[in-house]
Amino acid sequence: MIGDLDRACRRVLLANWRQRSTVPAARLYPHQWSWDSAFIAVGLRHLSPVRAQRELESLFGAQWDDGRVPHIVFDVHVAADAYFPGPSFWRSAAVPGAPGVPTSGIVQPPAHALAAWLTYRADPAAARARGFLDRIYPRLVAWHDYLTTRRDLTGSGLMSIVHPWESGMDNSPAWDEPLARVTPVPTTEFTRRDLAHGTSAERPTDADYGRYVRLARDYRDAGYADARRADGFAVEDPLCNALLVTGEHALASIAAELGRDPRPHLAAADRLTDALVATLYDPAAGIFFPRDALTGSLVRSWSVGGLLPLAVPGLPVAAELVKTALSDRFRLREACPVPSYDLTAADHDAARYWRGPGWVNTSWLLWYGLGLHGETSLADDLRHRLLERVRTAGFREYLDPLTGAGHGTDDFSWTAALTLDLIR
Ligand code: 9WN
Repeated sequence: MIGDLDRACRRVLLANWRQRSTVPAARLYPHQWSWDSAFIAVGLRHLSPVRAQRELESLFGAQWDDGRVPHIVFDVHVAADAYFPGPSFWRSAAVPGAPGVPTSGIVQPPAHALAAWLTYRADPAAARARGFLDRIYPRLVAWHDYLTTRRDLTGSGLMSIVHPWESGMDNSPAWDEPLARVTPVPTTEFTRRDLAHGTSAERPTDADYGRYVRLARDYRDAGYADARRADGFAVEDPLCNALLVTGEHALASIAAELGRDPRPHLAAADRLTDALVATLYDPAAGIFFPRDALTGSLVRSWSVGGLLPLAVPGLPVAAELVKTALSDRFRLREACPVPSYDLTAADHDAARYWRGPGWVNTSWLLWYGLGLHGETSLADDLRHRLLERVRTAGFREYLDPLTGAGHGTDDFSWTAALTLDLIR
């Protein structure tokens, strides 16, 4: 049975491969996405370590001169109106320092250094022969530098996201409050393409999209300059910052492998961990909350992102996070994949995108963190239940965490990639 699942994962990854990288899903997302590529590489390394390296190299080939890695790298062979917002919206070609290939101008969570390190470890000899680490390391360093300098909008040492799409968890209830001050553009000003491939009850609303478009347009019109804007959105997100720390640990391992000094990365990881715990952890709640960078207040919304600092090596509050994951809000022992949002909240919606359903990538990160902190039995149990869920539902984008019913698109690449990794 595991053999069948393994073959099915490979089939999805092969079908979604496009010469240099993998699309998240053939119809709904027909370009390359940033954090998708990181998760895809983690699975692809079991199928073809070289292809996994190329997945990351193609993404970093579209890195901007300022170090940012765009959240979408557009495939110029795909119809211009296949996805909204496309290249004509982002207009990256007009920005000095943007690459030759069209991209968006916002970012996504920095899962890439971890992915690069895991990819390297899958076949060090092949990676060495291609000079993979030599080429990717300076690019990863520039990426982290961008996030820790230009995106430190409050001086706390943490990075801010400036658009909900940057969180990767687009319509999470955690963004409702900071988004409320953004005036949406009228729906007559844009045409959604996602609804041609997805059910509207499972996707963000038009009101959400009106705000997404407003924020992206304002950022673009400001030349993608990073600054706090009173009418904008700026949030210190626990997931992004946790991935930065995990990434610094991975960069330390990569540096050591290249014969360089790992200590600056370990020092950066320590600094970031301290800032993460001091700024975003709520000891009474036992979870990390996002912080609105414009008001300085925590957004007390219980999202899976608040548990994911568990993926940080040596996190001092790991035991408290495990306790919260086991509580009624997330029901780690039964709910699977791990719900994206508090099961006990009145506005939990088990079918709508990031407002309740479970996703395989966040569950994989929690599984990774449980293993890191010695919770091997909880990690094994989660792993088995995830494999069972995917075997039953197929490679859906997200699932009802209590019934296991599949939602969103099918043949979703990171579901297949991370399942392949969990089988190993
Ligand atoms: C906007 C590609 C991406 C994921 C995100 C997920 C969704 C895009 C969208 O799809 O976002 O970037 O159009 O809804 O929320 O996590 O990277 O799979």
